[in-house]
Amino acid sequence: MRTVPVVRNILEANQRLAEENRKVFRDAGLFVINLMSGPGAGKTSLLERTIDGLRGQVRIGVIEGDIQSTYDADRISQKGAQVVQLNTGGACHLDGNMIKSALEPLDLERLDLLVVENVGNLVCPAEFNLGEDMKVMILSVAEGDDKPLKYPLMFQTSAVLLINKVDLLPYVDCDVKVMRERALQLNGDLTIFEVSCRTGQGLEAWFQWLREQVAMRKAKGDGAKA
Ligand SMILES: Nc1nc2c(ncn2[C@@H]2O[C@H](COP(=O)(O)OP(=O)(O)O)[C@@H](O)[C@H]2O)c(=O)[nH]1
Ligand SMILES: [Mg+2]
Repeated sequence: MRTVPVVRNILEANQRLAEENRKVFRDAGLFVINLMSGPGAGKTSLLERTIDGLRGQVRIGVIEGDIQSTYDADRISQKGAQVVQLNTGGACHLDGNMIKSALEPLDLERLDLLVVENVGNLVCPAEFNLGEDMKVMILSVAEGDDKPLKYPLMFQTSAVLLINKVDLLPYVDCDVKVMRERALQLNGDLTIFEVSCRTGQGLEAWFQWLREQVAMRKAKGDGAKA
C-alpha cells in the first residue's frame, strides 16, 4: 500500500508562499502579526482599541479573515484604517496564498504594522504560517483556564498571549494564575498581557510592546523577534 503525504505537501506549499509574503513585508519595513483566538475572544475589539490607542504613532493595516461576512472589516474601516476582508467560504484558517491575494489593495508603504485577524478557531490557524513576524493569541477568561491543556499548539507557536476580558473575572470560573502557569509550561517564552478591551485595563503595556516591535523593525530591517 502507498500512502500519499498530502498534509505535508500542503504545508510545504504554504510555507513557500509564506516566505514570499515575508519578503514583501520585509521590503516594505512592515511588522506583521497573525492574530489568533477562538470565536469571540476579542480579536476585533483589540484591533479597534489598538488603532485608537496608536493613532498618530503607528500606521496600522488589517486583513480580516472570516468564513463569511464583511462585519469585522466594516468595524475596522470605521476606525479609519486600511482594511481588506478575506472570506474563506468555509475554511477554518487563512493560508499564505489567501494573504498574498489580499495584499494588492493595500498600500504597504504607508503602513508600519499589519495585523491579520485569523478565522476564529483555536486549532487550524496555528499550523499555517502566513509570512508573519509573530503569532499573537487571545484567550478570554470566559473560555476557562483549561484551554492550554486542550489546544497546546496555539500556545506553543505564539510569541504573545493576551488574556482578555479580565473585567469578567468576578463572574466566571477562571483562575488567571493557573491559566498563566499552564500556558508558560507549554511555552516559557510567551509574553503575557492581562487586558480588558471593555475597560481598557492593561492595554497601555500592549501598545508599548507594539511601539517597540515596530521601532525595532524600522531600525534593523529584520530586527523584530521572529
Ligand atoms: N466584557 C468584555 N467583553 C468583551 C471584551 N472584549 C471583547 N468583548 C466582547 O466580546 C464579543 C466578541 O468580541 P470580538 O472582538 O468581536 O471577538 P472576535 O470574534 O475574537 O473578533 C463582543 O461582544 C465584544 O464586545 C472585554 O474585554 N470584556
Ligand atoms: Mg472578529
